[in-house]
Amino acid sequence: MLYQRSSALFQAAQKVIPGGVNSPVRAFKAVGGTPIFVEKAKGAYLYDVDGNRLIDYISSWGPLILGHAFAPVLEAVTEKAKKGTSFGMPTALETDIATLAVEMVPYIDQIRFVNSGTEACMSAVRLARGATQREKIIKFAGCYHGHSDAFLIQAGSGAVTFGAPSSPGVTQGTAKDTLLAAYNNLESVALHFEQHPEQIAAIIVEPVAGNMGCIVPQEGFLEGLRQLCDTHGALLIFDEVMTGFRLAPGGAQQRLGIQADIVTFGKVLGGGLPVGAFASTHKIMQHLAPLGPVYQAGTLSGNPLAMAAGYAMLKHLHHHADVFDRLEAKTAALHQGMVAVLDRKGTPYQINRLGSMISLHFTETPVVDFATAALGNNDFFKRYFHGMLEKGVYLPPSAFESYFLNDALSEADIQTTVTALEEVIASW
Ligand code: HOZ
Repeated sequence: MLYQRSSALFQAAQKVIPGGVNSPVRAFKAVGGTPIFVEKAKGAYLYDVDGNRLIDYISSWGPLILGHAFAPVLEAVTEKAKKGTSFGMPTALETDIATLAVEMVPYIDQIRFVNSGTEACMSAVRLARGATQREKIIKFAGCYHGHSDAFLIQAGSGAVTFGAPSSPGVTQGTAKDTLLAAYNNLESVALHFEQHPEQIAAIIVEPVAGNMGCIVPQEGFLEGLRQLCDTHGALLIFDEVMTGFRLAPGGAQQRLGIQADIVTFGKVLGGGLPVGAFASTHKIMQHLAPLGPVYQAGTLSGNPLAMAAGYAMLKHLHHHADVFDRLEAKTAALHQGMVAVLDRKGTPYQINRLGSMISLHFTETPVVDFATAALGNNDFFKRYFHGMLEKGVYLPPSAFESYFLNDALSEADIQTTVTALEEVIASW
């Protein structure tokens, strides 16, 4: 494939945008080469500026569960835009989407909309601190909760891809209140509660991790976190930016049967437009301004265009539960196809999957946390990524990311992907 126009655009972008991208995970630094510049997308496919068609396995990092340019979402946004794009005042639509979200997601009474997953997680932690009157939080190495200071301590996703899991610019004062634990390791969490009695406000966790590849919680892990929080008076925050409305209509809480105290959501609530949200019970949300003293705000929060897109998408998911079964089946088919190819080749690998989140690590050690994810062979990953791209399959450009399948993918697309893997691996 040719990427001449992408290359030229990347050159131009680098002059005026740091690294040529507005989010580091787009920069291809982990895999080398030139980032692909997108012209347009429809259904399961991306069309780049050089005229290449790519089968898309990132779905805008998760939210496009129904595929790109889903017609009801486009119509809703177009109609809404004719009536104005931003007011900084309440609209009825915010209550409509909040009502539907509260109906779909278990254990929540109220939801506050923000503009991104970063904002959602940052606000959820502030709320937890305000509600418990405690300062420390526990996060897991390799989990990524956006780029606010408290979370850039051993973070996953782009932070680890670019070698700065603990970013300069985060003060020691902030870092000292973020305690690190290992994913799937309850002892590492229990130890913090022992060492910091009555100081821990919350545990924040991706219930299915998606920022060190996909890592599935082992049996008893999330239950154990719930129990530790109850025993020690801390709140459990599920970061459902990736899992929300994807693993089930009610997200990971519903799929895995665990109740969190606060849940956060991201772009999925905007049908791909910039939205985030955090949600909880009346009891906890009453601490939030204007009801209570915990402050959180935003002119663009609940933006009409984003709410229209999100509402159209949520309504569809709410009324078409078959989407979730289809996504599961498609991802299982991909999983089986990959296993068959990789087993034949004998390359050491691990595939982790839950629902429509899946990833491949080139290591013989089971990948259960950040330390084991980091054992993956990145040279193999680079060859795999570029080989697949050459065959028209767009995967996340780092092993520290999950794939997100969408409902527009056809059986033929999955078969094309498996065949591409077969050809790529055969050439090694
Ligand atoms: N959490 C997403 C990737 N793991 C965010 C994408 C981005 O940082 O641009």
